[in-house]
Amino acid sequence: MKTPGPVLAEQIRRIEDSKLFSFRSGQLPTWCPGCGYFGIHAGINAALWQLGIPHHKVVVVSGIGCAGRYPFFSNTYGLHTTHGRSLPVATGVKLANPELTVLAVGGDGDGLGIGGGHLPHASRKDVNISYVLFDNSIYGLTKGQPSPSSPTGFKTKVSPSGTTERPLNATLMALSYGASFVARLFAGEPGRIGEIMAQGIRHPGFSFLHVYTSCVTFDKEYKTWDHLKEWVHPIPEGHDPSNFRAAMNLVLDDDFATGLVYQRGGNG
Ligand SMILES: Cc1ncc(C[n+]2csc(CCOP(=O)(O)OP(=O)(O)O)c2C)c(N)n1
Ligand code: SF4
Repeated sequence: MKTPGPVLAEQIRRIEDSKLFSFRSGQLPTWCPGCGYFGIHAGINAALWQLGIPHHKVVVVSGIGCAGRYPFFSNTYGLHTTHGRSLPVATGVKLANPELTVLAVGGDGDGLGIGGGHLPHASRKDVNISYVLFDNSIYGLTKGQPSPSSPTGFKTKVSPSGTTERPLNATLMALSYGASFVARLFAGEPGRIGEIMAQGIRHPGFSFLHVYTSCVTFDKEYKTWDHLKEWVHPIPEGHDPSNFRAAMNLVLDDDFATGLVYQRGGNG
């Protein structure tokens, strides 16, 4: 590899010294090269950097899975809990110390499968935490089984003829459960994740960020990442995120519009 010249080397050093990079822990992510999770990591770091929250005032809570490893890669406090349990633990952390910025993170298997019973209650209680769902439509850590959000016909080594079930729609679920801040995003757009995540953290209630991503290692058949790159597009201008019915209609009509879907006051 070519060694960078002195100007580029200085630029790299300044970027690496910046607060943005200070939210990365010393442990390099163990995710596979090309995994969409790197984009989500960059987006979350950008949000924390933009808001200038001190590291010791942030707690990231995860369940189990590739996404569940997130706290190890974040230079904040962190809890790696049991499968599907990030939301109740994050809620407890926030109640114990409301001054903390509390993020729950995890995969679709973690949040919609084994932990599926927690999203309704975190949403309707409108606890002031942010939940980032890393939705790659597959169980990554356990090597590629279909998940509750896999599209019908999803082929994996354990579903060689394609799944027959209908997928869960996490954005629609959070909206209908009463979350006061709902956004849908794409891992290939970390800047957008950072911007909307910062709004979600500032929002005085439960903010739900549904991030479409993909498992480049085990999703060989359906190739979700390639589809996403083609299908994802911004929510049409003129959408009023304070209008619940408009938000429901948007989500019912369009699976791939990304941006801020809905926001109302929040309970704090
Ligand atoms: C109680 C329990 N059941 C099952 C498992 C096995 N397990 C570990 S990770 C995982 C699925 C993870 O998938 P997902 O949440 O989508 O996250 P990803 O790995 O794709 O990030 C499963 C089933 C476990 N660790 N604990
Ligand atoms: S197995 Fe899939 S989800 Fe897990 S790190 Fe690798 S690419 Fe990402």
